[in-house]
Amino acid sequence: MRIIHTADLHLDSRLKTNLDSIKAKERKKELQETFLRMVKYANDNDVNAIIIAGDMFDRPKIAIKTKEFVINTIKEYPQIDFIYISGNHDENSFIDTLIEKPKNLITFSDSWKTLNYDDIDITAINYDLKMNKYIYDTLFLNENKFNIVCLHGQLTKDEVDINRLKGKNIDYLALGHIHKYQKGTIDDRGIYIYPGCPEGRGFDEIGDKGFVLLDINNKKLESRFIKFAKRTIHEITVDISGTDSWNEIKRNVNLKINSISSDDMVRIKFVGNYDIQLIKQNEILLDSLNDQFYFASILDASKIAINPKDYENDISLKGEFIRGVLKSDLSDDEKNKVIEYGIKALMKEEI
Ligand SMILES: [Mn+2]
Repeated sequence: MRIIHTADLHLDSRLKTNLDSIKAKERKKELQETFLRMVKYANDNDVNAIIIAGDMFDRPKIAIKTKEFVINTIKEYPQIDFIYISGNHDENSFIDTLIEKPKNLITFSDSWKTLNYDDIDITAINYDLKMNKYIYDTLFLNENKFNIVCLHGQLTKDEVDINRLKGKNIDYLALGHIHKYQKGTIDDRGIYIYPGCPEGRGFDEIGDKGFVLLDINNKKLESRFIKFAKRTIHEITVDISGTDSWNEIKRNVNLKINSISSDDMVRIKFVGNYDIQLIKQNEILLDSLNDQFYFASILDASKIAINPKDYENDISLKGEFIRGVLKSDLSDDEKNKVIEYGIKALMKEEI
């Protein structure tokens, strides 16, 4: 049996935290396209079932168009079972009220339900805030089967308590909730995997995104992460310590980004303590990055390197200004900003 394990598609996500409204709309569509592409991949690669381990949708209230898109896609591939539990973001109850619920779309409730596929059992339950109170005492699996269990939540005592799942005859725990691929062991018998989200939505979802492909033959499991996202989100850290040359910094940035696809999203994160003489041109750099990539951003976490001793006897206006700021009650971050803008102003640079 061949299974795709996915989760956290967050269809209908607003995506406006990072993107402008045009791109947010585009990305919203791309999340759906990636779902469709994954289903086509399943069809082309003899996948029998797709496990969606929660948060298929970003919120309980889903646009009618999105519902229709998902239901029609599922109907188009009747030979693939869609095994869908709800997560903390979505509710799958709307499916039960459909006039024509696709037979190959299987939903769950707040008590365990098991599906049988020859020597493989898939047992699942919806996400529930109070689930830790009862899910462990009510889970009974046939030890002679290959047991897949599907749950949504983080690996904590309050949500998915891995210690209480030990010795339950689980072979594969199909999890959802964490947006980054993660794999670990439950006990001598079983493993767990979070597939991560199939598409990154913002700069907190960087790196390779995709799904997990499972091949189970004679109760032997092979699992593979399949990179599948249309766009990868990158965060590139550039240390700008010890230079007063913006050209040198630009060269360093270019070296680090030249192998990144123009379809991707890139954030440059500046760190380090930079020379007081350095004149940054973040805005100009950002414009050129936005020409180069689908979307770009700059996160400037760098600080001016200032040694107060250098200004102790500096009688210039700059010296007096810096001494004044350093003596003030401002926080270090605020001092840094004030000095940066002040020095720029004194150098007659644009702020
Ligand atoms: Mn979640």
